[in-house]
Amino acid sequence: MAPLKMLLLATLELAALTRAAHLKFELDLTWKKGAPNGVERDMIFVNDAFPGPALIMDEGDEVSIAVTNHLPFNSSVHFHGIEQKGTPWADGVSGLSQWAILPGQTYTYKWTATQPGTYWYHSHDKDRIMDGLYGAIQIRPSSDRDSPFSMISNDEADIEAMKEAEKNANLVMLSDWDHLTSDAYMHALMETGYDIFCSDSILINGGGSVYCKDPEELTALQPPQIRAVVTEPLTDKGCDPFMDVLQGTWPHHPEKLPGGLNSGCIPSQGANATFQVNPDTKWASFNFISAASLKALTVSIDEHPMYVYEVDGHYIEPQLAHQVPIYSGERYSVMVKLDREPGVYTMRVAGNGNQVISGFATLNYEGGENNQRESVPYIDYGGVNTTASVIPLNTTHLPPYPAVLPAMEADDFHLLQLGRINSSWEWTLDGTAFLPANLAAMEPALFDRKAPGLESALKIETKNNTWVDIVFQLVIPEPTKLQPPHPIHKHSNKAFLMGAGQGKFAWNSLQEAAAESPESFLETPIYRDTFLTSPAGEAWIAIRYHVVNPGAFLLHCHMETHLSSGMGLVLLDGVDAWPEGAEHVGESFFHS
Ligand SMILES: *[C@@H]1O[C@H](CO)[C@@H](O)[C@H](O)[C@H]1NC(C)=O
Ligand SMILES: *[C@@H]1O[C@H](CO)[C@@H](O)[C@H](O)[C@H]1NC(C)=O
Ligand SMILES: *[C@@H]1O[C@H](CO)[C@@H](O)[C@H](O)[C@H]1NC(C)=O
Ligand SMILES: *[C@@H]1O[C@H](CO)[C@@H](O)[C@H](O)[C@H]1NC(C)=O
Ligand SMILES: *[C@@H]1O[C@H](CO)[C@@H](O)[C@H](O)[C@H]1NC(C)=O
Ligand SMILES: *[C@@H]1O[C@H](CO)[C@@H](O)[C@H](O)[C@H]1NC(C)=O
Ligand SMILES: [Cu+2]
Repeated sequence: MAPLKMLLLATLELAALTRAAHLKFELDLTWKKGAPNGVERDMIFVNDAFPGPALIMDEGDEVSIAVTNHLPFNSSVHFHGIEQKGTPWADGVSGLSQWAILPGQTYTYKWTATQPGTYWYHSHDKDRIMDGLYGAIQIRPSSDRDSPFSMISNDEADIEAMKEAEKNANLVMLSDWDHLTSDAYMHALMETGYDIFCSDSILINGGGSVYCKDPEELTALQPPQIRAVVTEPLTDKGCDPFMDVLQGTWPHHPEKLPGGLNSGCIPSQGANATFQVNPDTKWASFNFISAASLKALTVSIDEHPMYVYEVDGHYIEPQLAHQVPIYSGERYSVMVKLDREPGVYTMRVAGNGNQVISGFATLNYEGGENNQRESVPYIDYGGVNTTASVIPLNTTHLPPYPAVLPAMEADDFHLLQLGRINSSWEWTLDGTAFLPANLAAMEPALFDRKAPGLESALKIETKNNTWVDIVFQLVIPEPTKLQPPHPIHKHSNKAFLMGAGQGKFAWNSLQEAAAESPESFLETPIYRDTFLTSPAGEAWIAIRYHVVNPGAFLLHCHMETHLSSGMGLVLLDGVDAWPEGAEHVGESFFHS
C-alpha cells in the first residue's frame, strides 16, 4: 500500500505545481422547495445544493465565477471579505458595483484571490440570505506564508499536521433559519411594527431541527445579564416577548403577527451535520462562518478546546478558548487536537443573547462509532458556560499575525449615530439619511458617482491613499434599554478596530480621544472586516481604514432586517482615482 499512496501524493503535488492559475466556477441560482429543518418552504439553491458549494482555491489564483440567475427576481452575489483590489465590478452589490442580474441573465465575477483565509459568498439583494443564498470560500495559503502554528506547539510533526489540517479544513456554515420566506418575514415587521428577531432553527451546514421546550425552562436558560432587562418570560421558541424596553413605544399591531413567528413552536426534525475526523491526522481545523441573518451565536465542540488562529480571513496569534461568539458575517477558524477517546462529540451552536435556541452537529472519530458515551458540553442550550473553567474567546485580544498596524493618525473623521428611526424595526447608521430603499434598481454608483439616486443616500467620500476614522455611536432613547449588537461589515479591504468606550464620544478625532481616554484604545488594534457594536447602553466603537481601492462599497449592519430597513451607507472610496469607463467594463460581464 505504501508505495501506491506515495505515488498518489507525488501526482497531487505535481498537479498543484502545474495547476492553472485561472479557476472557473459556475453558480446556478434556483428557487425550489426544500426542508432543511424538516419543514418544507420555498428557498434558494445554488447548483441544487444548500448551502451552495464551497469555492476552494489557492492564494494568487485568478477566479471567474459565472452566476446565472434562475430565480423569479433580481439577484447579485457578494464575496464577503474579498478585497476586490482593482476589481470593483466584482463586489456584487446591485446599485453600487453592478446592475442587478435579471432573471435569465448571467454575470461573470472576476477577481484575484489575493488574501488567504476563510470567506463566503452570499446574496446582496434585499434580505435573501434568509432564503438560503450562501456558501463558503476558502483560499489556501501559498506554501511560503508564515503560519502561526508554532505558537500552538513547538513539535515539528504537530506543526506539519496543523498545516495539513488547515489545507483540508472543515468549512462550517452556521445560519439561522425561518419557515417564512425573507419577503414574508420583512412583511411581518412592516405590518406589526415590531422588531422581530425570532428564528425557527439554527443550521450547521444546512442541517438542523426545530426543538420546542417549556417556556419556563427556556427563560431560566437566558443569560443573566439579559434577564436583568427582559423580565417577562420567553416564548416557547425561546424568543423575547414584545416589551417596551426592547421595542420602544411606537405604534404596534400585535393582531397582524403571523402565527408561529414569535411563539407557537411545532417540533420538526432535519439532519445533523457530521464531521468525520481521523485521529491519525492529530489535528483538525474547523472554519466557522456565520451566515446568520438575525442571530448572535456561540460555538463550541464538547471536550475539544479550540485554538482560534484566523479571524475574518487573517491569521492571529492563536488564542485558546472553549466557546467562541460569532456574529453575522464573521469568521473564526480554530485548530482542534484529536486526542480524545474515539467516539462521537457534539458541536453546539447556541443563540447568544437574543434567543434561547441551539443547533447541533457531531464530530465523529473514525473507529469511535460504537462508543455510546455522551460527550460533556462546555455550554448549555442557552449558550451559557456549564462550568467556571470554560474559557470564552476574548474578542478584544486578537493580535494579527504577523503584526499589521494602522497609521498613527488618520486624514479624515466621521461620527455616526446608530439607532432606530420612525419605528421599532427601522434602523439607521446616522439618524436621518437612509440607504435608498431602491438601491438595487439604481444605476450603479461605480458607473456614475454623481447619479441623482445617490443624492439622498448616506455616503462618505474619500481620497485614495488616505486613512479614514469612523466612530459608531449608539443612541438609546427611553424607554428602550438595549440595542442589539450590530455586526458592521465593511466591503473591500479590512479595517482596524481601534477602541471602544461607554457613553458619548465627546471628541473631534481619535487622537484627541486617545489622549484623554487612553484606556478606551486597544494596544493591538484588531484587523478584520466585521465590527461589533456594544449591546450595553450608550456606547461607541472606532475603526480606521486605509483607502487603497477606488470604487463604490457598502458599509452596513449584517443583520438582514436592519440592512433592509436602512442600516447602511455608501463608501465612495478614492474619488480622485476613480476607475475610468467603469460602465463599459461593468457591462462586459453580462451575457444573456
Ligand atoms: C442532533 O443532535 C441533538 C443533540 O445531540 C440531538 O438531540 C438530536 O436528536 C439530533 N438529531 C438527529 C436528527 O439526530
Ligand atoms: C460561567 O463562567 C462565569 C465567569 O467565569 C462564572 O462566574 C460562572 O460561575 C460560570 N457558570 C457555571 C455554571 O459555572
Ligand atoms: C481581554 O483582552 C483585553 C485586551 O488585551 C484585556 O485588556 C482584557 O483584560 C482581557 N479580558 C480578559 C477577561 O482576559
Ligand atoms: C420618518 O417618517 C416621516 C413621517 O412619515 C417621514 O417624513 C420621514 O421621511 C421618515 N424618515 C425616514 C428617515 O425615513
Ligand atoms: C431589477 O433590476 C432592474 C434593472 O436593474 C430594475 O429596473 C428593476 O426595478 C429591478 N426589479 C426590482 C423588483 O427591484
Ligand atoms: C490607491 O492607493 C493605493 C495605496 O497607495 C495604491 O496602491 C493604488 O495603486 C491606488 N490606486 C489608484 C487607482 O491610483
Ligand atoms: Cu444592526
